[in-house]
Amino acid sequence: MARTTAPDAHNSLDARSPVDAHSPLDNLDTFEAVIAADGRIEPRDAMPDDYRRALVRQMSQHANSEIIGMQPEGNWITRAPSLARKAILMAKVQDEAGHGLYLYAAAETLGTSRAEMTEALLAGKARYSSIFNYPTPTWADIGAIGWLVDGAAICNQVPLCRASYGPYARAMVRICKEESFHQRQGFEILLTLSRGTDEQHEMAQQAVDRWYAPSLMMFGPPDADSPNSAKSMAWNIKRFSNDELRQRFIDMLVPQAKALGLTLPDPDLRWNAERGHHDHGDLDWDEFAAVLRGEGQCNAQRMAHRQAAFDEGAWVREAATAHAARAAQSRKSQEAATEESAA
Ligand code: BYC
Repeated sequence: MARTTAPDAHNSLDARSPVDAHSPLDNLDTFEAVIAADGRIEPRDAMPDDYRRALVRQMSQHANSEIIGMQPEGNWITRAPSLARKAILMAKVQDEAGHGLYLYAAAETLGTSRAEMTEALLAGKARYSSIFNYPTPTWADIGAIGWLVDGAAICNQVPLCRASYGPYARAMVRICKEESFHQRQGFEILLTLSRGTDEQHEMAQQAVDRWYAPSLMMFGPPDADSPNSAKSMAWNIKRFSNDELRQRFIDMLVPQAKALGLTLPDPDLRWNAERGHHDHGDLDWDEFAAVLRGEGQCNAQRMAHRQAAFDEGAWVREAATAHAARAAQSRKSQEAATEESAA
């Protein structure tokens, strides 16, 4: 193994990638040393099976969420209130598809194919975020998704840009930039409605009432009920606990809600000077558990739609595979011809 010392700070870690191409970590002791030094692990490195499994679980769920997450907003593309709003929403939904693709591609570097990950989702063996099982009955829900759902995603995902697995961390950098634009467009939709007619203001408030608690649940169960956190944090996949990120998000939302002229639906929400954070009410964790069991308002609809899209896309996958095989064959013939003429 060419590299015996672990990099000492994550800033230096991207410099590891070119080195890594020639000298992957070859044993688990060096893996531990790189993790201890807050270094990055790359695809060809030796890594514990549990670390690989934890990453495939989280990254595939994350990718599934991006793809399923296109549905609640896709529902409004044909009904957006202006051409400009329609164009922006289409671009946003396309961004989510792109995020899914980066994440499936990053997860594939761990040895699980995209087909396997999709199969697991469709068979109900892999999860996607609870948040996408709620309906979008009004245009204001699109604003609330942008402000709250993309806002929660940013809070959760910015620390993932420093996740120990290189391909995941690098995918997250671009995703976070796009999420940041998504959040602003959601905020702007809500601001326009909030400052509009009384009916529009009320529509914005009702959408915030619907999405606030589910967006807080996106961060996962309370720390005491989070079985995966300890290992994920020890391996520097997760940098903060579920409750820490939830608190950070609430603290961020309070001044933004004030600027919007909207109320966050939590009577227990108040500033606690001693803690330097907002206190907040309990969430309905029974509802969260029911959504995870597939009993949310839209679980069945989301999965049926995903299955139908997968089935309808079969001919595209077949055509792409046939095209790739033909391209590979023609490359081979060209190489053979070049070798022959050189001989
Ligand atoms: N929904 O031990 P825990 C987006 C599961 S998409 C469903 O705390 P962990 C967007 C969890 O998987 C952004 N399941 O888990 C797209 C575990 O079950 P398993 C989506 C959840 O992994 C389109 C069990 O509960 N973001 O932004 O340490 C349009 C115990 O949990 C949820 C990501 O995927 C949930 N909310 O922490 C707009 C971020 N929470 O797997 C926007 C990446 C927990 O043991 N993921 N569970 O059967 C993560 O950061 C972490 O996986 C979580 C959970 C914080 C979500």
